[in-house]
Amino acid sequence: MRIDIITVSPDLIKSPFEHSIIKRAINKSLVEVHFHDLRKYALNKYGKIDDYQFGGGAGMVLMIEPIDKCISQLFLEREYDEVIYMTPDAITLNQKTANILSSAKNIIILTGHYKGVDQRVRDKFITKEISIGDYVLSGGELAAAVLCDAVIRLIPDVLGDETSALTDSFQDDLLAPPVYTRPAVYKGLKVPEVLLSGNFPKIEQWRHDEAVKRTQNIRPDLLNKSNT
Ligand code: 6GU
Repeated sequence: MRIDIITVSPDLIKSPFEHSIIKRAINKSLVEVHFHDLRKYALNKYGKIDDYQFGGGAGMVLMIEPIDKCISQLFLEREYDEVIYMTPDAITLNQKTANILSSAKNIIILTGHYKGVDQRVRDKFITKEISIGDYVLSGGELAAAVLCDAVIRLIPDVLGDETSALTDSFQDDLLAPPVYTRPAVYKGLKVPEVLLSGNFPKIEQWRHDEAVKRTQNIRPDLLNKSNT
């Protein structure tokens, strides 16, 4: 998979790709991530990429021309499955969307800034708009990093233990059950007996029941979607 990220602040977004699972996926060539600094496509030598909005109002809007230049160049080089715009006024990211995107070959992610982008960018280029939740961030960079992390870990072979993504929270619309590690007793705090029993069908049943309980308590809205 190849991901092209178009952004005003490449430095803000690079760090999550330099650690842990995502870094390993890049090193194993399971994913390629390219950052494009929108200022390199600016209209003038001062790096102008935004302007006041027509009709008045606070906040600067990213102009269409630098974005058009950048995306058109990428379109000349290869075909893209999706051109995604990160924005709070969009559908919220969930595990299903991450799963679908993880099988894409090439995607572009455009991150907004300031007041957003000229609507004509969205009309002409964008095939999918994604928010990461009902709150506002200063820019789309962190949201793009969140999206990439959620997607990249689902690419086959990225996670060492194949079952580990399958047992994540949300993979089956249930929150993950509690987990424990050594010691079995710490200052009188005990690990549930069943986990030490070696009875794996019983352990699986316990985990499922705990997942349902946890979901009922914290996210009952998820339950009518899952087959419990
Ligand atoms: Cl994608 N962008 C911004 N600026 N804020 C957000 C968001 C995106 N998702 C949630 N809040």
